[in-house]
Amino acid sequence: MSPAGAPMHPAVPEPPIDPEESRLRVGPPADHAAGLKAVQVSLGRALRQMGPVKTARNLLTLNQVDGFDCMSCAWPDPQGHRHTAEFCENGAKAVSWEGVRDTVGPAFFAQHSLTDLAGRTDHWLEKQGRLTHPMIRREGSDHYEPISWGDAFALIGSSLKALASPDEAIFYTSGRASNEAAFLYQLLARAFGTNNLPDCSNMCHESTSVGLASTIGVGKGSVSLQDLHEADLIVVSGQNPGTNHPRMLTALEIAKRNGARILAINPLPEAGLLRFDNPQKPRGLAGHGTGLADKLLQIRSNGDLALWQAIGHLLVAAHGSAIDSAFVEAYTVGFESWKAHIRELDREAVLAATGLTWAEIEEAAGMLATSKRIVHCWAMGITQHHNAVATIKEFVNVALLQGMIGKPGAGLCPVRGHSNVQGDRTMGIWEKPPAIFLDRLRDEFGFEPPRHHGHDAADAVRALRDGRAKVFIALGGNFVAAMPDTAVTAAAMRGSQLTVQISTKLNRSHVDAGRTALILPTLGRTERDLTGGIVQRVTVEDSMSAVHASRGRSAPAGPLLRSEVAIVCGIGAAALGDDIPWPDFAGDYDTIRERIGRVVPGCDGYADKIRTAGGFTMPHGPRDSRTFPTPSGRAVFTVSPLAVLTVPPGRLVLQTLRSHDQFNTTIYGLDDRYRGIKSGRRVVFISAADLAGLGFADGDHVDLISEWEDGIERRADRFRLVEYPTPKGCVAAYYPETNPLVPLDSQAAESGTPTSKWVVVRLVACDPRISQVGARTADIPT
Ligand SMILES: Nc1nc2c(c(=O)[nH]1)N[C@H]1C(S)=C(S)[C@@H](COP(=O)(O)OP(=O)(O)OC[C@H]3O[C@@H](n4cnc5c(=O)[nH]c(N)nc54)[C@H](O)[C@@H]3O)O[C@H]1N2
Ligand SMILES: Nc1nc2c(c(=O)[nH]1)N[C@H]1C(S)=C(S)[C@@H](COP(=O)(O)OP(=O)(O)OC[C@H]3O[C@@H](n4cnc5c(=O)[nH]c(N)nc54)[C@H](O)[C@@H]3O)O[C@H]1N2
Ligand SMILES: [Mo]
Repeated sequence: MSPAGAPMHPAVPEPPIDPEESRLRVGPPADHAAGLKAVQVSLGRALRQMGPVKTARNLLTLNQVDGFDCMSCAWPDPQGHRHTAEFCENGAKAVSWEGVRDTVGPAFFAQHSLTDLAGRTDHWLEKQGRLTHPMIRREGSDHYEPISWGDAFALIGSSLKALASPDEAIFYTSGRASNEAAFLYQLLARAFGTNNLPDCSNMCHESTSVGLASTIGVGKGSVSLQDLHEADLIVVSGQNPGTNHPRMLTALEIAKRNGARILAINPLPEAGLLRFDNPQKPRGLAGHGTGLADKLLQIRSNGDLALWQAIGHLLVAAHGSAIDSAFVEAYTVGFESWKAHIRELDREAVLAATGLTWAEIEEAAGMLATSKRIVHCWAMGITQHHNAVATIKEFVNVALLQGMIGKPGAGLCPVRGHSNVQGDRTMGIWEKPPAIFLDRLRDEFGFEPPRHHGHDAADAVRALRDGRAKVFIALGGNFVAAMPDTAVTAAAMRGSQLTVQISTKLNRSHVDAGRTALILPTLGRTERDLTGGIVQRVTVEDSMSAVHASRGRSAPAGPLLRSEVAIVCGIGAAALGDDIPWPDFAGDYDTIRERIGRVVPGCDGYADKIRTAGGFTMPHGPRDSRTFPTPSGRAVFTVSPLAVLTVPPGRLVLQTLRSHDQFNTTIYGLDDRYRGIKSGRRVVFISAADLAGLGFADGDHVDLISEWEDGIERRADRFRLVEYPTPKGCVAAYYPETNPLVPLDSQAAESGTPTSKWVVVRLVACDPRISQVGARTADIPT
């Protein structure tokens, strides 16, 4: 119990605050994205981290037809013509981060104990360089020491075999794993006997997958890049493309040039939504760029369900040309009950939830009513909320009402995060696999896969915490830092019998690790893969279901590194023996692709299809032929009650988001150029009205305390308040520093996604201690 009597979380050492934070400076936010500055930043970093030869080799093959797929996001590559520099500033940062010359090997671990590493920041840990040797922390030891690959595999094999039930093992995947590695990894888990295959999707677009699967029958988006180019209205909800999907700005620019309008819906006026200077064009390097959003609705956090119900209401009331009655009639069910529901709109509730005026909502509805080809895009600002699935279903309702699925220039466009997160799911990384997938797996490999559902990411933490799971294996990622309730997640990991991290860089999950812990170093996307003595390539699927090959060219960071495929095969052989031909798979990835072709729906002839330059696009019934694989064979209108979330007086809603200088838990640097932040991440963006209302001023320091129904005191200390144009009552701060505030049990209905964009907090004044930052200065170049 805390001194105040509130129950507390287990004590786990917290990472320290970066000393650089004492130099934090705050300037005005930027009003446009990219331009010359972006080119300078990316090239400067690439040269510093990789040197000139590797920079040229890596950046010139990035996203080229015979090159490697950028690992920074899942945005698709253009078909046909590609620029020589077909990448963005943040893609170049990701490549440089992987290509660094610094390495972390046995000498490093001899020098740095785990106690020492626990006292380092996340930024410091990853910055040390690439992992080069398999390492083990033996039970009771404070150091990692080298281990041979053979001994590491044998240890994993014997630990798995010794479990009382296969469900005591958890197989986590981050969305960077290739299709080949992912396919083998789910095969390993299921042949072992469990569907415990949580992945980063559970924290990301799970709400999308659930919302779309239950309405249009497919959990994936229904557009191609061409559709964006041809749209006459693009709605961008809950997304910050200037930072997280910068190449999307090129698509928005093309669409604008073709006459499209853009409606952005976001609590924050993100620079990338406002104006774009395309660095690939001379005009972009020097000129004023393209204005993007025609209308920005600065909505309150979580107001989107109400907004879309109001838009649906207005479109229905307008009758006439806004509605595609023929589509509704031919392809949908449930229209009448939805219409009856939407007619009875509680206007006061809508205004309270959205914080918008009725005139603004009418204007937005008018943009939809007067458009013929509409694409709806969304990301984490939508999916990481309690009512995320309902909101996505409401996007679908409006899209169905207007017949915007399965025609050129229109559709649903969830913008995925990790570069292969969609492919991993296609390959069977899913704790709730469909029966058809398991049947085909059984027929191909001759074993009966488990049918009961496995743990998603949050359940995996609970199972480890409660001792129902004992072994945790991660194919990439940084589970401890990415998951909510850091203290609970870290303690759960520290309590497990064995953790295995297949990783490229050192991170918190190697520090808050199991009693016995393995680090298995792997090749990254940029690196040459000569597994089995031949040049291997892998395949990935982007956010628009396009599948293609990826091949790295750079020399691996060290001679001992193995590919993810080889590592999964090594574990498979040790744990399961040779009923499955693991050595053949590792010897030639084409043999894996042949199996994928026979097992994975939509992948017939996979091995051949990916040989064609540019690859192929996965079939998608609604997009291709307005065929909806739902029980009724039609797309489904759904009714969601409108419940407006409120917070107690004096409390604020915190959204946790990304800076321009990070990739998820990987912190490249402490700046956020577009939001005017330099040399610091412990900031809370807050409105002038809330500052005044709560008696604070810009520059004050506060501790954040989150409030949740379990009464536990969750806190994150010492943040500088930054006055910012965010709606009253809604504040924002960076992830993962604020993950300790997100309760593990605060999850979206139906999808279980942690509500990283809805955390109720109160602010408590604190002594700045590490920082003496004064008032906002205007002299910081952005
Ligand atoms: N450079 C870089 N690229 C990345 C990543 C990265 O960390 N760095 N991460 C990758 C991954 S895994 C993902 S999932 C994506 C993430 O891409 P984004 O979803 O763009 O990421 P976030 O930073 O979480 O931004 C969420 C946005 O939603 C807005 N928002 C928050 N709450 C609400 C709300 O209630 N309603 C509305 N309408 N908007 C809201 C926020 O203001 C913010 O603009 O990016 C991928 N690409
Ligand atoms: N509060 C809050 N929490 C969030 C979010 C949020 O918006 N707010 N967003 C959530 C989202 S959308 C996501 S997707 C998750 C991300 O969760 P994860 O995917 O688990 O985390 P990452 O930070 O992307 O993982 C980084 C690590 O991956 C490893 N890595 C990098 N490249 C490779 C590779 O090629 N192979 C292998 N094997 N390993 C590699 C490196 O060791 C690196 O340290 O976080 C979620 N957590
Ligand atoms: Mo994500």
